[in-house]
Amino acid sequence: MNWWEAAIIYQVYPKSFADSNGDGIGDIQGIIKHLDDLKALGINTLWINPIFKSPQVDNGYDISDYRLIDPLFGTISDVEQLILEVHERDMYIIFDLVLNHTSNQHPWFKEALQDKHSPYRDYYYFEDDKPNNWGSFFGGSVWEQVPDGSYYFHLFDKTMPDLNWTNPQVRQEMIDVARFWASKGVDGFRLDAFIHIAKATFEQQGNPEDEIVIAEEYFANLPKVHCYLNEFREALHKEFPHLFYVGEAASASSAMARAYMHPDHRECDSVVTFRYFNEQDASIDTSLSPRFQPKITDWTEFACVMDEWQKQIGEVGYPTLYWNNHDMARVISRFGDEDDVNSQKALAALMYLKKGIPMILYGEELGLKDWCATDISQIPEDGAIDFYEQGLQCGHDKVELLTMMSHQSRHASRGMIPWRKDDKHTEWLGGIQPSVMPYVDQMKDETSMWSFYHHLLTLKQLPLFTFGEYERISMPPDAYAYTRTYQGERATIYVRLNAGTTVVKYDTSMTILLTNNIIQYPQKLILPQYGVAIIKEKINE
Ligand code: TEU
Ligand code: CA
Repeated sequence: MNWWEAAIIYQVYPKSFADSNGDGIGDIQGIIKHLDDLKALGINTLWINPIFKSPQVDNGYDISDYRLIDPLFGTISDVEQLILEVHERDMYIIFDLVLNHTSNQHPWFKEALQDKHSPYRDYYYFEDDKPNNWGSFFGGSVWEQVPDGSYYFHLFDKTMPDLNWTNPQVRQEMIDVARFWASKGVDGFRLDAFIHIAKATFEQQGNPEDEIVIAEEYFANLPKVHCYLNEFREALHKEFPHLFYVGEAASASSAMARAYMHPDHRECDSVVTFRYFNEQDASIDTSLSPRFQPKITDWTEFACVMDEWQKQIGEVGYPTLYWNNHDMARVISRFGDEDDVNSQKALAALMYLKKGIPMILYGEELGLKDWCATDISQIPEDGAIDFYEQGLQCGHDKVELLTMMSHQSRHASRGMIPWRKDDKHTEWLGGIQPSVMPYVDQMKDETSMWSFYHHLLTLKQLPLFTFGEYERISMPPDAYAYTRTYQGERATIYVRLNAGTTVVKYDTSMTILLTNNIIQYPQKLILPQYGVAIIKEKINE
């Protein structure tokens, strides 16, 4: 068995997790200080978002030196201490490996700009003329002109030039970076935006004069991604056979994801998909762009998509199970009810006992809500200012617009954790972080979100919930239930998300493992909205 088959991952966004030196920015000593709290929660693996030297244009995903730690977060000896202390607690640690691009402050790119004939010129994509109309995920064209008149390619911010993976030197550089950190004890990598490392030929793929489009078909999930990733993986496997690779597969279909995880030429051990969450537009003002307006979830479709991934991926390995990450709004704000903690407890029970690897976002265990901007300058997305000004002209007020836009911003989930009552909040982010009961208090409160997550993750560690066969069972409308079956035991997880009640019958041959927000009678449990019941029974297989 691989260690990561029983992984319960906690995502640490270092800037916002815990500040140990009072500068209002999270750091590595802050993470070390709270390892025991994470262990107590039931976490066994940490995923740390990038902590490497960076101008912080994209909060560390724009790297200027892959082997140096950004002074914001601490020093290399802090990192060595973190790795040691994680392992001393029988936990694992995976780093975020940014394969697709560097910062324009990276020495490779600086050399490439200075000398057209530098060997580093071919570390990136330079073209004499703008060859197509492809759009960047951060707005505008993927092509940025430089003083010598040529253009370089950037899928993300224009300060983040894409690495040219057709160049074997580039592929070797990234293998060496991974080897550097693996030799320091890192147990694996989250492969950032890996689906984009292969691009189609630039010419004949969209006229540069045409309207700019996000051309995913030309720069996402192309066949060469498999070759590059397989080469990368094979180069590390002999020396570091235990490494865990979880790829950010974003838009990839379940069939593509299954191919990335194929046992014969495994590239990823698991993947993170964005396809779990397919939302519909629920704009409050159709005269404004839907981009920064509310969305709604089709829960019937959600249930079917989850089943598809449980089957497609569950057959070849372990899917990841998550509700939120550092790029998405927080679960209680996006899918639950900010005024009812039971809504998030129900969603957590629904998700984390399925087959797969939970990925808990820092602060999720507290029921942290979305951060909220207090000024439009705090919302980083391209097009935000235009939307805000149009919204004011349409009569919407400032607070209403900023609140609505914050929920749709990637900053929504990046607020600071309140460890104690007097903790400062989101110094580096500005805006306000809606308060929740502080960490130390939630750990002592049996009714808190923290305690519910602790009970849920303790169950998750049982073989029944690690290895059990998954099957969703049909229920009356508005109820959701699935079973996990393993070695003569079956657990059934019942959750009710909508108003109304669901009756769950049980008898003395069954064991009630965990409930929340229910009414219990001798032979039946009544689940109101956001009720949870997890029941185990013996079966004859
Ligand atoms: O995000 C990747 C990402 O945004 C793309 O994969 C895109 O959303 C997707 O392909 C659309 O279908 C990662 C990080 O999570 C994010 O924080 C960074 O800003 C980004 O990469 C650049 O490193
Ligand atoms: Ca700090």
